[in-house]
Amino acid sequence: MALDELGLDSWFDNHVRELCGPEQSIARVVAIDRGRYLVHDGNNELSAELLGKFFYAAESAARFPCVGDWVCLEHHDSEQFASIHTVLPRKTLLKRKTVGYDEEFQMLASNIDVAFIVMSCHYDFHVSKLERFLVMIHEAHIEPVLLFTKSDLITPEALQLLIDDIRAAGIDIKILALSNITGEGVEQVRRLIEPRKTYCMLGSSGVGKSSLMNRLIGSDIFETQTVSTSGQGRHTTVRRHLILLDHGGMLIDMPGMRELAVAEVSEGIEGSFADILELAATCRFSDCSHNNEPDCAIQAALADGKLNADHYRNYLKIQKESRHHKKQTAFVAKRKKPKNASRIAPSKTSQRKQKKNICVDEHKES
Ligand SMILES: Nc1nc2c(ncn2[C@@H]2O[C@H](COP(=O)(O)OP(=O)(O)OP(=O)(O)O)[C@@H](O)[C@H]2O)c(=O)[nH]1
Ligand SMILES: [Mg+2]
Ligand SMILES: [Zn+2]
Repeated sequence: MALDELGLDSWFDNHVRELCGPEQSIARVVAIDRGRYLVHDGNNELSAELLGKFFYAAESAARFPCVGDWVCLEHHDSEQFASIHTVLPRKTLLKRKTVGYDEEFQMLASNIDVAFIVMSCHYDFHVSKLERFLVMIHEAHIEPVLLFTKSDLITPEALQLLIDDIRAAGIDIKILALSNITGEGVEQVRRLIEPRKTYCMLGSSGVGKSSLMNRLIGSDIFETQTVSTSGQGRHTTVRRHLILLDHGGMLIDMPGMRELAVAEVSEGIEGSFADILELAATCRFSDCSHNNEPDCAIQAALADGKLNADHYRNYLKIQKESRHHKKQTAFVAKRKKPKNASRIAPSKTSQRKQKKNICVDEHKES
């Protein structure tokens, strides 16, 4: 199989020429397991480790490889083992704020073309939750598609009401409903998936991401929750895994996420709340706080129902979080190690700690 079937295109080719040596080969990271990287080189999956240099001067989590990355490999005597020498620049990077680590974010997956937001239409659906996913996806310049699972558990009328709510919030993304139990709608999802493109499954635990992966592959490769509960998840999937579909196209299964705290997002907000930003631009005062200034377009739109109150409330909340994250990041950056610290070799324990936090912190997506 040629590497272009895994998504390598001329954009990456240029970087390969620049960054990879003649003795090195190119591969894509398909999974990360306890600090070991499973990569696909177009023919085989092989195990690779990081060269020590990654642990020096690793100022940011983003320097480490994540699932979906293209890397240059150095081969050892055995064909089965290799070291990751370089991570190629990313076209897109899906990330979120790390719980408990204010200064850092967690990389979810890279070089994604389309993100499937998977939500159950039967349980716990909120437009505000969808909006959080959208902010994150827009920030990464990825195309979002909403997949409503468990359509077998509600009536078409009830499903339509949910879709009406979404449209009322000004969200015009593609929406598909499906059932992993009856198979209804799965074919439509399959038809969306184009060869050479990479898709990922984002959503809470228990919504049916792995079940859908299995449906699309046509076999039960991924572990799913054995008993269907009310829809609340128990985190069956613990790490991300990229797989190739028979007809081309790649899919990444991901662990469920309970809460989605946003990191600093600006373009994500612009993408998801464009209607609010447009309105705000027409307030009388350019620094209008939209509280009680005269001729406030936001207050006027809220009063006459043109602007959905929940949609606006969620915008304020996400904006506040983003600002908070920005402040905190600046604060932590100031406190950080002395200038030449990056040249000091980290101790074994701090290496382990870094590895733990950045590469394999797959279990707790909450
Ligand atoms: N009724 C119904 N049940 C479903 C559907 N899809 C999945 N389920 C059930 O929901 C439960 C959770 O499905 P999973 O595929 O494991 O969910 P997941 O999103 O991968 O969960 P995590 O790996 O924990 O993030 C399982 O018991 C499935 O059988 C569906 O379309 N309809
Ligand atoms: Mg799963
Ligand atoms: Zn205003």
